[in-house]
Amino acid sequence: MRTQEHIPVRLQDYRPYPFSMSHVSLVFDLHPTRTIVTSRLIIDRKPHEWAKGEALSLDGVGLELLSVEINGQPVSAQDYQLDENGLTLKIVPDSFKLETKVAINPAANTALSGLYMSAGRFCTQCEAEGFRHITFWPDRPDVMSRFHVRVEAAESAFPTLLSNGNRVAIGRYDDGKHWAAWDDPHPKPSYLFALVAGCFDTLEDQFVTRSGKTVELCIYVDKGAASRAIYAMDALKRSMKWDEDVFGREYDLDVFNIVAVSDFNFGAMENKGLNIFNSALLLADETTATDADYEAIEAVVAHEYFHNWSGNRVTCRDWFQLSLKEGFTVFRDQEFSADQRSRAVKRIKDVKALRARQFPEDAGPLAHPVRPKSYVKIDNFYTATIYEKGAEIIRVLQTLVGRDAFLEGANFYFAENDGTAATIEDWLHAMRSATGNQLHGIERWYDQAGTPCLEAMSDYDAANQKLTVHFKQSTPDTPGQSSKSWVPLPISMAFFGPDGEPLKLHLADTDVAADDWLIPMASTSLDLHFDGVVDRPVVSYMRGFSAPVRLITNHNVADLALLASCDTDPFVRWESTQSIARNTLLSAAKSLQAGQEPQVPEDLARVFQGALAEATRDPAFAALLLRLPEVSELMQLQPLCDPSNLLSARAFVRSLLAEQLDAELSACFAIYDPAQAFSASAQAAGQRALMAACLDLLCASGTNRAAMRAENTFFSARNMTDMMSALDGLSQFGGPRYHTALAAFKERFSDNALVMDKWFRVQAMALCEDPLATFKRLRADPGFTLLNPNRVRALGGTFASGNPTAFHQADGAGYQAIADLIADVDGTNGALAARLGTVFESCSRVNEPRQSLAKQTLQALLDRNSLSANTREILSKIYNGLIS
Ligand code: B3K
Ligand code: ZN
Repeated sequence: MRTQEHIPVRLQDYRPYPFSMSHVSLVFDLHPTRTIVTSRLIIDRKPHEWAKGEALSLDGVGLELLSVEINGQPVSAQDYQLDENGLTLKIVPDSFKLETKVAINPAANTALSGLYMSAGRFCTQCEAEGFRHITFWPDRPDVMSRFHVRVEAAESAFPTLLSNGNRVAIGRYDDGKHWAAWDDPHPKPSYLFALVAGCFDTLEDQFVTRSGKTVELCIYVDKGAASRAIYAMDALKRSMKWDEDVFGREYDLDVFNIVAVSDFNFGAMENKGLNIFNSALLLADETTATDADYEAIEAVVAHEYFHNWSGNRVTCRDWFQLSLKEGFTVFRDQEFSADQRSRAVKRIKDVKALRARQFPEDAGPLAHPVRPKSYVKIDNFYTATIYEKGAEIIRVLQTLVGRDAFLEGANFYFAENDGTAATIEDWLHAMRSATGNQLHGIERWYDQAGTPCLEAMSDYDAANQKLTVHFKQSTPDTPGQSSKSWVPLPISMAFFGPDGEPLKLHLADTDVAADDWLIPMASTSLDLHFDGVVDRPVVSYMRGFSAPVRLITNHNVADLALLASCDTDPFVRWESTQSIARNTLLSAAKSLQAGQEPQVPEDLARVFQGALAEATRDPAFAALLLRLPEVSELMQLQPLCDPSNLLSARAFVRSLLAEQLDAELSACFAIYDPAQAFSASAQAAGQRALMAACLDLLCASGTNRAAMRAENTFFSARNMTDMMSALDGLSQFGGPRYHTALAAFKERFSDNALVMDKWFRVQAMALCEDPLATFKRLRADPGFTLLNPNRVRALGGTFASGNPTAFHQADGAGYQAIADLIADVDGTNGALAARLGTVFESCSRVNEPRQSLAKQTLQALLDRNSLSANTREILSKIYNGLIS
């Protein structure tokens, strides 16, 4: 295997840049295959001893250098050094003007980083290191400049010319070209630069800030798609208002523009004043988008908008601090969504996502701290750990200091660091200063990888009416890190009596008595003693999921059932239901493995019955209760598992539940009226989610009646959510009904790429027929393309993570199919291929011969000399984590 590795960048090597670049003027003469970029920089050496005599090093990759001038004088080739990473001028004055002219080819840029073409339009993506593909520049977040940008292009093909900030001038040339000049008054790093040119329809609106300034809002979309941006526009205005109301943050430019593009490596980008979005996260109407799409659009529009403060006004000193902006901004968007919708449902969904994506990352070969110590390709570190675990740390902090103090601390952070490139220390310093809470040990959350495990054991002494609760925390070893220390854990808890009523308990040897407790655990172990406890209480731990830990308790099934039905905390109710389901599924899997028919106790059916009985009170919550843990979640609980065994157990338990609860499920399903007028509200979405959960379980019965229900739902559906729920249901059966529905779907939506992504996804996840053969058929479908990231993810990503039994097929053919796809994608887009490569992470949890086969498959991929540095970094880490 090739062993040559790229040299990692290390946090400990950080050094400030020796020059400041106060102003930059950029001129883009746009042409799809030969764009000329002229950059004029005002440069000053920093007035520090360490900056003396330093060379000027500028990043630049794939640029054709046309000229370099200093103070108007051409610099000859012997006075600079040009290599594949950039341009170095060894001797430069202390203050000077530098002009460079380069040529680039946007049409050939399939990596979608820098300036590229999407559907005939120019667009950019510069985070993290895309700007170096545009011009020579110190492409690092701590170099901030004021940008003036002039964009020139043929007017007929590119009538709209956009960049960051405010538009300050426009004009026309005689040769059919026109131009626009944009000025961004806020100094920013290059990763926030953006440029768009093309032909669009627009949706326009306004927002008046709390200080009375009118901001012009505009969303640029494909011709004919403006009505599908209405929801996003509404979400934008709600976000602007929310950030004023909750965090006291006001918008700071005259315009806020958003552009939707169809070829984009991730969800969206927060460029100053000119957000660029993957159209999948912007365009929605009831006939083309599901409720999950609406929810994601609301969250991502808010997230990118919130970055205007947490990321743009205060940016990151270096990429090791990425969670400073991402973790904080995810926290902010989670809070926004919680306020717009149901807080309890939002929290459960966030925890589900954390467990599905971040926990496995933290427990596998790709585990890394929220602030990593080194990286090869920073693009590989836009991970669930940086984002979602980062957000959980912010939440831990908020819980420790209290909501009001936290908001004060955030305000102080913005005020102290406005206009600067900050660090996680700056954030913690602001929090400590503003709240007076020393937050002892909080840094460990940033520096230690791995999910902490919290053991909580309660011990009731009936004779002495005493309850002791023992807590013990530990964080497992992760690649390259061992011997970890405790982290500060806010433990939120309450107690319930045998009748399900909340209990007020008295902490022994104190005068404290309460029914709700928040214990800040700042040690490896902790014992709490309560006295005067008349009946054995059931302890409700980690209410609201008060810290991102794996919790182990000594609850028995009766305790869990009591919490599932009586806890006043919706998270713990859901969690207790899930625990019963997990135990049931794992024990069924064990029986099946031993060749026995599983004996399934009735607890789960009873809990589901309870959920169905009160489902109409909160349909969205009930829908969550009725979903069993996925195979991928069960895989995390069983070391070296056979995914097909887990799938069989899940299928067995589902069909049993479908049989036992047929009457209740059918009644609940029948309440839903598919003909009711559509509303995108959380409440209406909850009703649809409940119908979908019932249909899903009914389909597990495998009966003809259930198949007909799914079929009728499909053909009578008036919105995309119902249509997809029905298609999911039909996919459990396969056969003519399913294929007729798929054909009708394709016929109706073949001209809408975003909807066709759903067509690919539902088939890539389907368990019916031969999933691997389906995957191969879809790869050969004329609608499949390697050049569109959404399509690659819809097929490849969905198959490998959403169809675990097919991906982990015992003969290794699933691994091979995904490896072939990764190799092909890597040829055009290394960052996308690397992201796809992370699906192999789950191979560290499967049994033989799977793990060896996965290792062989990865070895063959790593043997390819042409593999990108992105993909090599991910795959070699996974390879090294697999059993030999
Ligand atoms: N900041 C961008 C992500 C950029 C990813 C670069 N590899 C979107 C976001 O998190 O808001
Ligand atoms: Zn972000």
